[in-house]
Amino acid sequence: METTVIPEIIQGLKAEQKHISSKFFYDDIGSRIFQEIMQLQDYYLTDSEFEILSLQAAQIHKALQFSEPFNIIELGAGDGFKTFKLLEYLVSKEIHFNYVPIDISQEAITMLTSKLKERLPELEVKPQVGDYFEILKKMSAETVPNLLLFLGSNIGNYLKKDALDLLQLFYKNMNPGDKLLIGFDLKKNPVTINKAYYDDYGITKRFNLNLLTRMNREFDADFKLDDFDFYCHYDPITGHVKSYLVSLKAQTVYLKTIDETITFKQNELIWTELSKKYALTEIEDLASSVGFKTDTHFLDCKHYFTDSLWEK
Ligand code: AVI
Repeated sequence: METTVIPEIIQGLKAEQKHISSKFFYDDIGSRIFQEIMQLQDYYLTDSEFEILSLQAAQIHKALQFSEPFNIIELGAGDGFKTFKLLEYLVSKEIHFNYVPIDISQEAITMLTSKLKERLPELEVKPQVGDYFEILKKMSAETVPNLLLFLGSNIGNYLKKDALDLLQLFYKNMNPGDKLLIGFDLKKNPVTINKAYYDDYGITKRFNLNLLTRMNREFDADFKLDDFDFYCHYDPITGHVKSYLVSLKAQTVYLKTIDETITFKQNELIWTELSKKYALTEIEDLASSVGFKTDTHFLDCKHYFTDSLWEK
């Protein structure tokens, strides 16, 4: 971890309600575990969005009303699995565009680029590793229209205020007429949502415990993974899935390289993630509070998920 994030982590672990930001899930190992989650049958989010981008690529393209060439800039591209169908459609129609996948994981970007080269050799790919906004700033200085993709319900991992800040930053770095296609997981039967996060195979638990493995490795800490459990629950009123690590006993953990000691009471929680589920009206309110116009909600057939198209 970069030294700049150490105070944030220590502050979180020493807070009254301990917390670690879910952005720390995604080291190379965490990104790999997330790929496993996305293959789980009960993790419906991936299939729902895949269906939208597979079956409605033509409608999405039509709704853009862009002159060519244009850029498709994907923020947090990951393995690009879902986006592939949209890209494939556009390439098959000989539409002239550049695909700019951005991710913080070098490994994810390297894998995605080589896969695209093999499967869609005609596609113009300009991969970028690093900070979204530096790259967005550069892109908005170009004169071609930009479609930003922020898929996979990534926005659901932000608290309301942070989601607004992030969307405002997107807005600021877009030109009038640029568009944002943004994925939201929708409120639905709470049982369906619970199953997606409390998986039977313990993969989501492993995903959370990887935060401790990461601190053991990067801070020479002595977290014992067997002394922690995973808990999560969905509140259908707020739409919040909240995930936690649970200390199974009173214990002390030492983070050697930064010389910090953290004490845990038995059953004390570390809050690790928010995964917010939205109603369509909440999405429209969010768009307009930032200044975007909602163009279209592209829903899957079960109405579990939407990729919503917003315009600046
Ligand atoms: C990346 N993000 C949208 C996932 C989600 O559903 O909140 C991360 C995840 N956490 C547990 N399972 C998947």
